[in-house]
Amino acid sequence: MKYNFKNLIRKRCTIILLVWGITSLIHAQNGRHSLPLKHGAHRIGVRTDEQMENWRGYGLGQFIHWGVYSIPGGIWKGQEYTGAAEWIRSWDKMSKEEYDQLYKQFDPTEFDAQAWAWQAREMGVRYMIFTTKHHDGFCLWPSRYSDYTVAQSPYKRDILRQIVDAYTAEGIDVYFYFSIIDWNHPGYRPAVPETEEQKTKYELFKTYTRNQLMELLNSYPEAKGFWFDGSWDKAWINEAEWADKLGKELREIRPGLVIGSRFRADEYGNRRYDQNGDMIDDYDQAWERELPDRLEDVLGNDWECVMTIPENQWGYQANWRGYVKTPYDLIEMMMKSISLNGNFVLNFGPDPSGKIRPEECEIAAEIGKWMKVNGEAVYGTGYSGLKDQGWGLITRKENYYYLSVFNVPISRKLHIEFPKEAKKPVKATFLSNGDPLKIIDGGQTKKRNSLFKIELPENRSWEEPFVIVLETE
Ligand code: FHN
Repeated sequence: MKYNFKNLIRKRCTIILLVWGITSLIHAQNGRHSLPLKHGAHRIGVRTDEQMENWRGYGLGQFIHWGVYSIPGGIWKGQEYTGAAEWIRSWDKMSKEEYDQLYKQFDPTEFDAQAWAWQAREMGVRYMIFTTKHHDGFCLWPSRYSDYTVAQSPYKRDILRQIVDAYTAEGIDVYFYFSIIDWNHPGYRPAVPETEEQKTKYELFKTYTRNQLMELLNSYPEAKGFWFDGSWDKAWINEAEWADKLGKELREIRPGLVIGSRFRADEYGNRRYDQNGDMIDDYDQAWERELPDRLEDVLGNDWECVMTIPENQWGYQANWRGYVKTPYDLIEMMMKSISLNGNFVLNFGPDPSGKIRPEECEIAAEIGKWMKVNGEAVYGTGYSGLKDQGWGLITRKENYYYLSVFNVPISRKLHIEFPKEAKKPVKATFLSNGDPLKIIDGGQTKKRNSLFKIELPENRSWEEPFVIVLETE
């Protein structure tokens, strides 16, 4: 047979051109390359519904890590575990069997959900995330699918119900932390199951996970969303299709449910961001004990930062080591988060009796004191569009700019640069008492942006961060 090479080449070229044409068309329409994915992100861009709008406006949240790990508090038989206290079960100096018996001592007689909720409200938090079940598998609600719950402990009562009731009564939205990792379930495994027996057991684990999630949504209809964790195992990543279906079921039960980006992977095994680079689910959970630097780092997504007060300790650790953040450190981190359109969530690790430790109570009180005066700079505000300055951080709502000052310059003058197209400031006042401040016109930059200086009064000591409100035309 004789090949007509010219024809063959012509045909090939036509096909290549066609494929290129179609791809370019898709690209031109979306402004991005897009691979068809079955289990990637199901939405491009942020959610615009009411629940998500609420989420966006929270500003400050509270995280609570509580469970049987609070009993050892990072110390076992006189030896100190240097990892995060809630991980002590994974320490080779503590036997798993002993850890798994600790629930028999879980009796937090001092636990008072109303006191926690009241403290959180006074601190200014608008939402809270509670560990319903951490990696150890111990459930703080009486799950009918497990014998490893608070119902089997000497305490017996449903802790989650008390949390949901107390916080909801204080006007604080409740979200459920839920760990996919469950060290207590016999079917749980990190590696992809290979043998038939492993597969059967893993199926039981999946069903168990699904049942518990359904149970949580049905038993606590007040919950606004899930904060998933421990979803990094290969076995779970491999379940993209199943997890995606489960996510859809959860959303059907509770329209408006908010789910963070750590729940599931796509079919290529990508977590948080799918193969096309789109964020999976509703907000980015990447910012754990870390803050973005610039707005570009958050890629236009909703996001929150979860932060510990000491170094990496979430559950109760009896001896805090290393640097412990001050209330002003934390307020600065919160303002940084909000100035980049994120929320800031501060973690608390109550002790085994159910008390929040004095150091955390003090911090909560200090932040609360600041929030009472300056909360307007936090709630419902976001990125200002103005250039960062060394003296602090700027948030904005409509035509109000909030200048949170953490570092007063020696000159007592706060420099601000407004883009040429932005409306110019006409009034500056202290948020605390409404006292006016002088705005000095500082001319223009080479790019014709407008420079202003706010002059701070003389003979004053600045003992804590404060906020100045700049009103524009
Ligand atoms: O392993 C957990 C850890 O114990 C803690 O719960 C934090 C909270 O963000 N999440 C996991 C690590 O990413």
